[in-house]
Amino acid sequence: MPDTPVSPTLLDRLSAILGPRGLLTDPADIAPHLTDWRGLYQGASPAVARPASTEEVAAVVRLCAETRTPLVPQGGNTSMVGGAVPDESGRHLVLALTRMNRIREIDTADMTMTVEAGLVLKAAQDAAAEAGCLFPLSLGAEGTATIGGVLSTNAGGNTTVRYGNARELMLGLEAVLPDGSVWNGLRRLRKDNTGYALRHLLVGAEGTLGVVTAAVLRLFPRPRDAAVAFCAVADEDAALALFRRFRDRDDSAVRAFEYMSGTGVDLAVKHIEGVALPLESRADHYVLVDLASSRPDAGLRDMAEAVLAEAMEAGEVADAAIAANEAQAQKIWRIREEHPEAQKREGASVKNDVSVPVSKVPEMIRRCSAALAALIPGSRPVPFGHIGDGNIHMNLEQPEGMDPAAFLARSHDIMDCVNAVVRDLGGSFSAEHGIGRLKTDMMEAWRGGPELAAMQAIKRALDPHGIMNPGKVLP
Ligand code: 2HG
Ligand code: ZN
Repeated sequence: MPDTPVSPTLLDRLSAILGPRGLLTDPADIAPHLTDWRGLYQGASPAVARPASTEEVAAVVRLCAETRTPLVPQGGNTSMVGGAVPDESGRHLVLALTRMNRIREIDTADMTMTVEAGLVLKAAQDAAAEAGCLFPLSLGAEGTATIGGVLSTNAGGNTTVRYGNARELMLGLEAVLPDGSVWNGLRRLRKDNTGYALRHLLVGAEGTLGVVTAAVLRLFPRPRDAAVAFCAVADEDAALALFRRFRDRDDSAVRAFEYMSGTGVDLAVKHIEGVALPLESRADHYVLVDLASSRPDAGLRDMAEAVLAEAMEAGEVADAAIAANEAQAQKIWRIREEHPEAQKREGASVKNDVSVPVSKVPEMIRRCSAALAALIPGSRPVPFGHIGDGNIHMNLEQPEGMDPAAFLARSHDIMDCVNAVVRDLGGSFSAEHGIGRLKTDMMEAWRGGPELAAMQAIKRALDPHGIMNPGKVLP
């Protein structure tokens, strides 16, 4: 691993490439780039490079390759696993992509948009909507997360059940490889079997194999009918039974299907202004159903009512509220989307971003909740998330009154406790947030053997000097 300090000469050369707006060296300007959203890591760096074009990215990477300077690509810095912040050594240069935020092209015939890596996800959604289309990737951090970041982490979010993860929404990529060469793979082809799919190697690589600078994204017809419902369900099995009912009725209409525990909803109501329970009484389990169709006459509200009535009859659903308009739909979504913030405000919490086969979710939630309660008496499991695709955030909130630092000192025990159940059920310890820095030490146990060896060989081949986001993903 390179350990060359970032020298004043290097900063002069960067400044010559990037100009005054393109290089931050004032500690106050750099500070927000050094720590992650969760506050798990406090990194150090003498500078943040802010290139405005692919050519500038390439020039920076070439310089870093020449001087063996480690680089940490960063988009909106919303990583949940410390994937986008430098380490404490002060030897890593942050490469912030946020000035590269242009929409290069929208093609409504091919249903594609070509955008730069620093474009904020929400801005991509808005641009697609203005063109009369939909870019469906949707997640809590969409107002800050960037296209480069969501592709580099293969983000999932709320609509995976219908549209897939970021990988499935990408047709082509442009990237700067670790030697500083520019690879233009901005092809908009649905069929392109031409050897190894380099684009798919870079997606999910978390910046360890190169810097994504632009992408061709898939667009979809915009929804013309929609319905959102908030339901109190009997238990985790009932949540899944309701999912099957909706899917059986109209698979293509289920845009999102999210699970929330009573504890999680209580915390959102307690901490977030404007969040209220849309039902008369509290429950231990809830789901949010979001239906959408490009057919204006899809009759989704009627469909939701019919399916919910059947589910009530079957004892799966105790109560439900269907949004009467867009404002109510947004209020329902806020209950779900404010879960991370509410958990943060309640105190220390440990996140477990895990997935299991969809059919195993109820068992996973129950077994993990019991094991966690036994591990730390008084701690509060807050499982929530994307039950329709099998990805649950099996989070644990500290016991009331416990010292937060003492609770966080148990983080690895907590993660091990959840992971043991997840492994037993054939799941993954890293569903949608990635490995970053937080989970590198789990890679050997979960992916060791030929899989990890192949990953390490790929890393060595593409990045022989180990300058791209060192200390992330691979142990
Ligand atoms: C979400 O689904 C995000 O809201 C964050 O993936 C999950 O805070 C979390 O654990
Ligand atoms: Zn999530």
